[in-house]
Parts: sequence; structure tokens; C-alpha cells
Amino acid sequence: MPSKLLVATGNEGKLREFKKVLAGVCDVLSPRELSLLLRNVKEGTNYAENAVLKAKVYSDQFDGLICGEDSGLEVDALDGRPGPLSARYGGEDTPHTEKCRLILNELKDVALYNRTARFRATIALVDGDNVETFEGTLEGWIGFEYKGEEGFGYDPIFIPQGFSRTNAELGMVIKNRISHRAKAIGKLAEYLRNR
Ligand code: ITT
Repeated sequence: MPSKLLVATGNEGKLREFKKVLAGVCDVLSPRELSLLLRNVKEGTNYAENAVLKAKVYSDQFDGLICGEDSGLEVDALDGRPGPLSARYGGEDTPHTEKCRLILNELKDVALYNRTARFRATIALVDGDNVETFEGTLEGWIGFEYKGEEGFGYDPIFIPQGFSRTNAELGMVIKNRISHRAKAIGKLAEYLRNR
């Protein structure tokens, strides 16, 4: 079992989830905590490509296991948008409160049964030339209002299947049991334990 893992993300919400789910498996470090030069790459066309690129960009600065994660929200009524472009939807610097409102507005005439959506996450673990990927999804639907304080990103508008409240209302403890990222990190944890 490795002792350290660099999670190549600048997203503090993601980092908190990695730390929580990998507690007891290995020390999760971020580029910020190691004072590495922060680099942001997302030129791939899908989650897996982006996840690999995010990890590899740090391989000249960190000698050890690195993982990148790419994720997004796919709304069926919007033909799968924003998908891999979720972080940049409505403009890179547009806050997520606005991005959420943009989606609520685009769905204003869409009925409940057509508001299905899912979060998808892909983690790429890079160890020299070897790459392993781990995936997770969370099915649900887009609510009618912005609700809740916890989590990040689109959590205030996403209601997971089997619940009647948004991820942001349900909070970290429940989200970390059911989320797309928790499922992908769980698979990564299993892999790391057996290494
Ligand atoms: P890094 O690339 O630095 O890891 P990022 O936030 O830019 O951070 P992505 O390119 O993978 O990451 O974009 C993921 C976006 O998808 C994120 O900014 C949210 O808009 C959305 N998203 C992904 N997982 C989410 C979650 O668990 N809750 C809410 N929104 C999420």
C-alpha cells in the first residue's frame, strides 16, 4: 500500500472528498499543500483524457503516485450538457451560483419526469508510464430551485435518486456515501490496498 498520493486538483471541494474517503488508506496531498506550481489543463475531449492530462502535468514535480480526476454534470434535457465542460459552463470565471441558475433557467419549462441528470467522475492513477482509470456515476434529477449550503458546484440543484433533497442539503456525510466521486475513489482505494 503506498503511503502518499498527490491528487492533482485545484478544487478544494473535490480534495475534501478524496481526503475523507481515502482516510486510513494513504496520505492525500494536493499541489497547493506541496507548494507545486499550479497548472490547469483540460484540453482533452472526454473525462478520461482530461483526468490523465491533469495527473501527468505534475509528474516532473512529484516523484510518486499521482491521480487526476475529471467530472461533470450531464443533463438529459440539454443533450448531456454541460458534461466535461461543467467547470466552464457559462464562462470560466462565472461563479457556480450563476452556473446553477443558468441550468435552472434552461429547464424552466421542463417537467419533472424530463429533468433526469447524472454526475460522472473518472479518476486516472498515473504511476510512471502505467495508467489505471476508475469511474463512478450518480443518477438523479435537476430540482426546481437552488437549495442547500454544503458541497460545491452543482450540488444545490442536483437531487440524487432515492432522495427528495439536493446534495447540498443532504451534506457531506450522505454525499460521501453515494456520490460519483466516492464510488470512483472507493474503486481507487480498493486498488491501492491491494498494491
Ligand atoms: P480540477 O480540474 O482542478 O480538478 P475543476 O473543478 O476545474 O477542478 P473539472 O474540470 O473536473 O474540475 O470540473 C468538474 C465540474 O463539474 C465542477 O467544477 C462542477 O461544476 C461539476 N461537478 C463535478 N462533481 C461535482 C460534485 O460532486 N458536486 C457538484 N458539482 C460537481
